Amino acid sequence: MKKSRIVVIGAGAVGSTTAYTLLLRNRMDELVLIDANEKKAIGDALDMNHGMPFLGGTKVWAGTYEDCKGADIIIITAGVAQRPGEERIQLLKRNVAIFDQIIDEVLKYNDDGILLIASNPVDVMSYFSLRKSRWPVNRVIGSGTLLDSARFRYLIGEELNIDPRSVHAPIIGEHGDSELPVWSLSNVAGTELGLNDEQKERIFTGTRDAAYQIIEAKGATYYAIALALDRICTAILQDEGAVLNVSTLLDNYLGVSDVYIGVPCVVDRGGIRNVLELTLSDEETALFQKSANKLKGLIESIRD
Ligand code: 6V0
Repeated sequence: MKKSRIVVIGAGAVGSTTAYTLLLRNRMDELVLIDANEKKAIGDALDMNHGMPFLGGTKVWAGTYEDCKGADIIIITAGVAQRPGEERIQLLKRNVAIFDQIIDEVLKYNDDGILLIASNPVDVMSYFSLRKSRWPVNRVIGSGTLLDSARFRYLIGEELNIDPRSVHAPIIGEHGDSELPVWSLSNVAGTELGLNDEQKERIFTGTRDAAYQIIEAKGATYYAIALALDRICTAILQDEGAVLNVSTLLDNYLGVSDVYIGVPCVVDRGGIRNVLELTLSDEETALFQKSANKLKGLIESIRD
């Protein structure tokens, strides 16, 4: 039987935590770490291998792009941090240059895997990855608003004293400041949330600004995104058909086309099987279109 393999490119805070999460949950037979800083990837692989007497089963190593051969999923979390005084657009261009090089390398060894993108701005990096790889759209997935939706469900659960797994509440749009809560379709087991405007405002602000809060406290966010990436990998490897708010290319969805953005997608062994069209309120539709326009502007800024 073919062994399942996941490659994580970029073994920084997000990449190494994702690798460790996948390992703990025994998601694959082989796990490969690749980083421009080879020593970091080697150190992480060693550290994880020393845990094998407590886990067993998975082969982990610091590899090269050749190891992308036969990989089921290639997760990209590589990126550079913002330099002091640097504009976001400059940062975006530097990350695009990194992806340009990474995807060239991946394509030398793999043409049938799934690219799972986490680096920010994730919607733009996913769009770039699709165009650069020329892979079918179902096999290029951005983590989108899956993390944001998890934060939202957690905060609603806290407010209502309900397990967040029983809260159905999507965040869609850009993974970033223009994202929006779909209050009109949010519920607990089909029942109304019963939240007032003040509670809703507090919950959404807490969701949207969560990353700033965590970065201010400890410099980076990585545990919850690692679990979100693990969730997507599981939906793929176990052919689940799970509905996850990930980033995909839209074609006339609520009047939006040719942009990667977070929406509910059915995820299975082939990647994204299809997109579910939400029935939004007029106000939500307008906010969604505004978010898409913002992303289009960013995409324009990286075109040659
Ligand atoms: P980090 O800890 O700086 O790690 C980045 C890693 O990328 C480093 O180890 C670098 O050495 C490596 N790297 C840089 N260039 C290359 C290259 N050319 N080839 C291979 N490796 C390279 O950053 P962190 O892990 O905290 O964040 C990584 C990315 O994830 C950033 O873009 C974050 O903004 C993004 N996040 C995305 C989230 C999401 O919801 N999608 C959530 C959190 C962070």
